[in-house]
Amino acid sequence: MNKRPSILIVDDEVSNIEILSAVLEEDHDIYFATSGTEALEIARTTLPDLILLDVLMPGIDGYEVCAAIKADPLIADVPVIFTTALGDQEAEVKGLMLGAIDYITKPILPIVVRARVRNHLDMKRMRDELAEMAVTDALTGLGNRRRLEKSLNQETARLSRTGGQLSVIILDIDFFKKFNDLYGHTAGDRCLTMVAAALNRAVHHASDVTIRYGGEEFACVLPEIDHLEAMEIALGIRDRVQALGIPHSGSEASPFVSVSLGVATAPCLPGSQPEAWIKAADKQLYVAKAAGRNLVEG
Ligand code: GH3
Ligand code: MG
Ligand code: MG
Ligand code: MG
Repeated sequence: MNKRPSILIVDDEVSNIEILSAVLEEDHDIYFATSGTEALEIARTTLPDLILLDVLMPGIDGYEVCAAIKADPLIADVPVIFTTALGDQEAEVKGLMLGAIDYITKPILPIVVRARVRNHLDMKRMRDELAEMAVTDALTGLGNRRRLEKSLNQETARLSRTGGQLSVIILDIDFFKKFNDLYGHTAGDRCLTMVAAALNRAVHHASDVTIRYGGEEFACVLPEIDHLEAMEIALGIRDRVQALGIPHSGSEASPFVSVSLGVATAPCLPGSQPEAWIKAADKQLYVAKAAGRNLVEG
């Protein structure tokens, strides 16, 4: 959270990089590149918070680099500031029209560079925070429905290139209305948070996404997980929730809070509809509820 912002400085003249580094290195991690090609490579691997980009360079120039950055979803959000000796307005407009957020002319004035960089990094940080908030559930810290949609769209598109398997688990707390009635809404919220934590502990891959899908419904998106593995993970979630040992005297399924789970697995194919996994998992969840709850079906 408190990590130093990182800046990629791109200039074909090493002396220019040295000048800018000297101005910025005290408060920022600095990466540098001396050509457009190198700049794109480093930007994609380091994902810097800001790019200071020279215009005139042999090979692909700064304008082309900026256009390539803005066309690549991975790095399109990284703010670009042009730093150039080209002082005319046409050059400035061209840079801004390509998606750069600012334009600094050389020779640079250190205090001006520092001030502009600071403001743009502040805005970038706020934008990142808002973007993260927009896909996060406030109570549990899990992803929300928007993140579920995003992740399903991304994974089905990515896996359809290889026909890879995608599994989705949907789970719902059993007799939760009664839990609220018996123990109060605050205890209900605490229960939701504990179930969310248990869910996070039950999944293991960096690419797994855990979601609060609705009030007391959760989902997991498991890329490249086959049906057998997904069933095991679902059983693990069920066991972990039981092991929380949250008393629930109103449950007809268990003395403790329990969940019912539905599992859906299918290979991703061109044209696969992300909603198909949700529908199929939901159907199995319904079967688990009807069969007595505290159960996994898939
Ligand atoms: P079932 O076993 O069939 O799932 O029964 P249920 O009572 O869990 O299902 P139902 O859908 O009837 O009730 C869900 C309850 O979840 C209703 C609502 O009071 C509670 N709920 C939903 N969102 C929240 C929340 O954010 N906090 C709390 N405390 N309760 C919530
Ligand atoms: Mg140059
Ligand atoms: Mg429900
Ligand atoms: Mg329920």
